[in-house]
Amino acid sequence: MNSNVNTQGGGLSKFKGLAVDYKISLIMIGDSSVGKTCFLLKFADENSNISHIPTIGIDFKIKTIQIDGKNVKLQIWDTAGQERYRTITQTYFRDVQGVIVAYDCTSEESFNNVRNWVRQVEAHTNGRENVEAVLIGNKSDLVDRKVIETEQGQALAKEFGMDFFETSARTGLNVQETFISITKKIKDKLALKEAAVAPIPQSLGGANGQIGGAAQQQQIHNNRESIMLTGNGHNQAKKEKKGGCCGGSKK
Ligand SMILES: Nc1nc2c(ncn2[C@@H]2O[C@H](COP(=O)(O)OP(=O)(O)O)[C@@H](O)[C@H]2O)c(=O)[nH]1
Ligand SMILES: [Mg+2]
Repeated sequence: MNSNVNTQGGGLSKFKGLAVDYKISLIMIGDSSVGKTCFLLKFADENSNISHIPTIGIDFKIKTIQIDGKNVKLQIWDTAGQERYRTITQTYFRDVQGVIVAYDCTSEESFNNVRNWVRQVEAHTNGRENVEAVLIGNKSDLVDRKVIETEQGQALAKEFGMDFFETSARTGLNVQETFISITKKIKDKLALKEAAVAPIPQSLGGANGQIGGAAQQQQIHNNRESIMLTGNGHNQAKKEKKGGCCGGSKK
């Protein structure tokens, strides 16, 4: 799709040893069974394990991609079943910069519930002030069972100021595109923020960027580091094999 984007290589291995320019956290939400976990696995690495944090009941996947020559490390959270209660708590939105809201093209109920999910996102992220969001209509491969027209999805996404993709975790349609689109938006926003506090040039009185420059750059770096829950993430995470996803086993 975009020649400046590289998502090949599955996980971190391809980028091992390379500096991570940005760390970004995303979360997948939507009704149970719309295909969130399959979608995430299709993107991350179909055959790999997903990590599980039992204390807060959430799964996550890490994948590093390259956008515009920058290495972007994505941490993608996936609700571990609690979405069946149709409510998720503040915990899940901690440090999240992007939300992927999913419905199932073959389920009107899941589509009608998108509003509820978006409301929850807004409630937990200060009106989505600093959070990008994208709407996906998944299972688009089930053409004969499709009950939500493409235009309905588009209209709803527009109403909420979100991008929209019809996707299939089974065929892979628009899976990469969805992640790349939301990640690029967040990355560009972070880059703009950095530029806004760039070092003051010496010609304008800055001493090698020390006045208002280096200190702020360090602060940005620290903020970036704190974005990720790496400490309580990978180390405490329990590896859990998710079988049957998109492999034919139905829930
Ligand atoms: N045909 C089709 N089935 C899918 C797709 N995505 C998920 N599924 C199936 O839908 C069921 C629920 O998927 P899952 O990822 O567990 O949904 P979640 O509860 O939202 O995480 C599983 O049986 C998947 O195989 C898709 O894009 N197309
Ligand atoms: Mg799931």
